[in-house]
Amino acid sequence: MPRRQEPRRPTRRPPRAPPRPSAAQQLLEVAFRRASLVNPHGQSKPERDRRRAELKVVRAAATVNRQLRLEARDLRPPAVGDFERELLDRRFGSGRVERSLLRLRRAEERIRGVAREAERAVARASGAEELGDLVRQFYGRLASFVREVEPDLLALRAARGYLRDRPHLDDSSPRLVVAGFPNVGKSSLVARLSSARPKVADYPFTTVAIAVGHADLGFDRLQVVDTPGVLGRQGRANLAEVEAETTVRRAASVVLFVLDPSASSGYPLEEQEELLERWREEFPALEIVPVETKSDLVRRSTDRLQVSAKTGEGLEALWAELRRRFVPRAALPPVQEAIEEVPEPETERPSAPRRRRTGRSK
Ligand SMILES: Nc1nc2c(ncn2[C@@H]2O[C@H](COP(=O)(O)OP(=O)(O)O)[C@@H](O)[C@H]2O)c(=O)[nH]1
Ligand SMILES: [Mg+2]
Repeated sequence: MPRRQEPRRPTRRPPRAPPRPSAAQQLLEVAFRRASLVNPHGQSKPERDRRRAELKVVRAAATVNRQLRLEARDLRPPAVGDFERELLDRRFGSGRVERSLLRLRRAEERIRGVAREAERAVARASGAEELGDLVRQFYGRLASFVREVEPDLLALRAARGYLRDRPHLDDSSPRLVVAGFPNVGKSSLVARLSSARPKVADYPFTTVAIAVGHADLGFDRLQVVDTPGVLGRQGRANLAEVEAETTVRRAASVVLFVLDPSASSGYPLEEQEELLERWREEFPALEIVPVETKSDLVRRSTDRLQVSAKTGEGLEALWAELRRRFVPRAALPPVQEAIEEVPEPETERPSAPRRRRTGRSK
């Protein structure tokens, strides 16, 4: 049965509501309402009429521009760094958010231009009728500029909502990104390792967005990032998988790659190993620590770390390995200082000191 459209009521938008198609209309209504409240001073009626027209133009333009700037908030640096930018690119299309920000800025400039024009015309106008026409004409142009950027307003609101649902990762402390196939026990392990309490369930894609918890490394605070499962299907990844892979690539100091040899996840170990190998080939600079989990169900003879999030076995050894991976980084002096300390040799150019990379365990 077709639903009849409810009459529009001036409700307050809940913070995470999906964007509504009336974004431009709402914005204009606010601007026109504020403009209608101007209170001109003046000796005579003609003077007050002219002043009223001028104030309406100025206030309507200023209100719209202020709103347009608000729509862009939190979507420019430093709120959005390289990692967030890439998440947005992968989620909404490359450059989509940037282009919308640019169009909003352009609309703002054009609105300032036509407002100045309208003010000049108001100064020259004679009579209430002509003033009324000028204001109406200006409102019309204002409305068409705003309607033109409606798709951008919606795109930016969606982008803001998306970022609001994700934790902000701190660049100044290390990040352990926990990744792997769906259902292998990533969230259970994150809960064991950190303050995070992610949802754990016996079906794939319980985790649809990244989440962060914290752990104390003794010398630093470790951010432990839970990610959605990845199936490693090249070119056919869903949005959650894309988010996980972007986080692995762009945000990880170290990746904890969780493998489930027990088959209880529903994914064969060989497929999981293939993804691990592919990531190692594709991202050679990434430090990846593989860990087999659910060791309460299956114990294999392997050199790899084996843990159980259920019983807690193996967690001590895992922590020892993680500390080994993170301590050397923290103990290193900042790169710039280290460079300055290196005396310049006569022939060879000094190379920047490399951060210590520990060997990969198989
Ligand atoms: N027996 C056992 N089950 C586990 C272990 N870790 C996780 N599970 C179970 O495996 C399922 C998936 O766990 P979850 O942490 O949500 O996996 P994720 O999808 O990789 O985040 C849940 O039913 C968990 O209870 C473990 O160490 N031992
Ligand atoms: Mg999970």
